[in-house]
This record gives sequence, structure tokens and C-alpha cells, in this order.
Amino acid sequence: MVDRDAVKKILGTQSIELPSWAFGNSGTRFKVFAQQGVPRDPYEKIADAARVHAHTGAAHKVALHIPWDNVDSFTDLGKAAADAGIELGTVNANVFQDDDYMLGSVTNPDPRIRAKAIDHLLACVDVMDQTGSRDLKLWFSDGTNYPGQDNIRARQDRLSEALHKVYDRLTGDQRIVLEYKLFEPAFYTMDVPDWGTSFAHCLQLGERAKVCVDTGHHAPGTNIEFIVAFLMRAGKLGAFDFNSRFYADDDLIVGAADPFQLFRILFEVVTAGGLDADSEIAFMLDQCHNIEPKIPGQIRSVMNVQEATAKALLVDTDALTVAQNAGDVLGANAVLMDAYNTDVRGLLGDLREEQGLDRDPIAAYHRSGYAEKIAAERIGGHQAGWGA
Ligand code: AOS
Ligand code: ZN
Ligand code: ZN
Repeated sequence: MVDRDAVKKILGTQSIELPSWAFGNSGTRFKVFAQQGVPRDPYEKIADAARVHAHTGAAHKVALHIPWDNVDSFTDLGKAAADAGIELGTVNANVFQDDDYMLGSVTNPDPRIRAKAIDHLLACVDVMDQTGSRDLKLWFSDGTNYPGQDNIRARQDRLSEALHKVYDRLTGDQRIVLEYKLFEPAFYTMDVPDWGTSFAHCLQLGERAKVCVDTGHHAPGTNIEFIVAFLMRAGKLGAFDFNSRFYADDDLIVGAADPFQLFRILFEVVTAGGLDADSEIAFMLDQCHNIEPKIPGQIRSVMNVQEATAKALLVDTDALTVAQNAGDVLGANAVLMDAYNTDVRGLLGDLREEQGLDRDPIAAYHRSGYAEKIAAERIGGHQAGWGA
């Protein structure tokens, strides 16, 4: 039998990092929809992230994106975050939005452009020194569209060289988390298309380089929980970018498309010690809500991660091991499904009440008047990616 109080205790320690860019206007390549009250600067993004934390008690950190979140003083931004009850988290580099990067950033055939991209990555580590962030998240849009366009192996050499330069610049407990993506924006080859490529580069770099799994970055049907289990066994799972997808990199609310998959992933995380006190996995959200209001959208995502985690923690692992060792296929599957089919909303409501929060974070947010306040106060908020 699983001890529900012990489960609640672990859930009470769970921390989910929010992406600063989730609070700005967003859209698709067809249209960016403007919403009322969106942040006009990084300080207002911090305030919105803190609001998500205030209602969920589970979103202690906000990930920054450089240069979108550039400010005069990161020390001041850190202070603003602390005053609002949260911390600055992962630093996301951006080597994909300049015209120079059309044919790649760190893998570009032009050494001048490669040097420019590497300079930016090193500048991101400077930011980490000021914010105290542990992780530099690297996602490269680099790749090619046409067979023969560039030398695939040479691009890997350039990537490796750049990664080593950045890795050598890290100090203390700083880490690189290297994200992979099957396709988009490049459609023939991506230079980091899959977990294996990221894993291989991270192995060469060393202990402080880990893989970042964005749940929306795989081919349809990919068994993501297998990747998670493999990487955890190898000590190389550094971070998640949680979101959900129906088709490609949809960046939809976590757990909206396939809550069962989210449960299966979190079951692997939980059973491999990913929620233990000494775990170094960063649980981030990576979503750009397009049609739903930003703050409640993030609250919903946090709640969905919590629900999937609660179910994963409720798996009776003793009974599961007995069934597995006995070769009881149906019995083992039933143990897992029993946990998945448990309604954990009451358990999480109890936890929130114990934490002095409302049982229903979304309702509490709507009652708080915050949405009306920011709509009235913030005129001229803009799209994520417009810079500070
Ligand atoms: C892009 O597809 C990735 O998921 C990223 O993690 C990207 O770095 C993030 O959206 C912030 O730009
Ligand atoms: Zn991502
Ligand atoms: Zn993505």
C-alpha cells in the first residue's frame, strides 16, 4: 500500500520552472494574437510568474531568455524576483533570431558567424554569474534544408568546438543542458536532432553537460519515457521542457494532448529518484500559449504536472515488482493503471490547503482581480521575442 501522506510530502517539495516567454503575446507563423495585460518588460514577466507560484506553491523559479530578458542590472532583477517570492532560473540562449543565422549559428560555415554565436553563449554565462543560475539551456535551430547544402560531419565538428568553448567557461555548479529537436526550423538535417546526438556531445563534454528533453521534440509515436529511463540510468538527464503536442512542436498546455504519456514519463522520473532531494533535474515548462490567457494557462500546466506526478507516486511499486518478477504481465500493467486512474485532485487540494493556498488555484486566480489589474495598468505589452 502506498502511504498517501508520504506522497503528499514529496509533492509539497516539487518545483516547476516557468518560462518567462510564456507571459508575452504569442502565436503561430500566421498571426500573433495580442492579449490584454501582457508584460511590457522582464520585471512584469517576473511578477506574472510569481503570481503563478502564489496560487500553486510549486513554481519557485522563472527561466530567462537572453536577449529577450536583458535588463540593466540582473542583480536588481534577481532582487525583484526574491521580493516576489521566486528565483531566477535557467538562462536560455538565443542564437536563432538574427539574420546572420540563416545558415546556422555555431555550425555556420562562416567562421565570423560562428564566433558571434559563441560570444553570445559566453555572454549568457556572464549573465548566469550575475543571476546565480545553475543552467545554461542550449537549443540550436541550426541545420540544413537540402541534401548537399553543407557537410554534415563538419557541422558536428563545429558544434563540438563551440560546446567545448562554452563548457570550459563554466564555473562552480554551472551546467549546460543541451536540447534536441527532430525538425524545425531546418527540415532536412538538424544539427542536434535527437537525444542520442545530445547525449554523445554531453558525454564528450563531461559531468556538467546534460540532456534536455523537450516533450514536443520527437517523431510521433516516440517512446519518450524510454529515453527518460535511459538518460536517468546514465546520469545524463539534466532538464525537461514540458509541453504537449498533437502534431509537431505545438507547445500546448502540458498534459493537454496526452496525460497518460506525461504520467508514464513521470513514473520513470519518480522511480529513478528524479524527485529525491539531491536530484539535479530541472523541471521546466516550455509553452507559448496562443489562444488561452497566459497566467491561468501556466497555472493549469503546473497543476497537470502535479497531477501526473501524484499518480506516478501512487504506483504501488512493491506490488509492481512482485508482478514483474512473477512474469504477471496483466497484473503488472494493472498496478500501473490503478495509479493512473486514481483521482488525485482531492489529494492535491489537501496539500494546497496545508500550504495555506486555495484548493483550486485557477478559481483563486480569477477571484484575485490580478487579471483586471494588469489589463488596466499595462498598456503596450508585446510579443515574446521583441526584446526587453
Ligand atoms: C525550440 O523549439 C525550443 O523548444 C526551445 O526550448 C527554445 O529555446 C525556447 O522556446 C525558448 O526560445
Ligand atoms: Zn524547448
Ligand atoms: Zn520547442
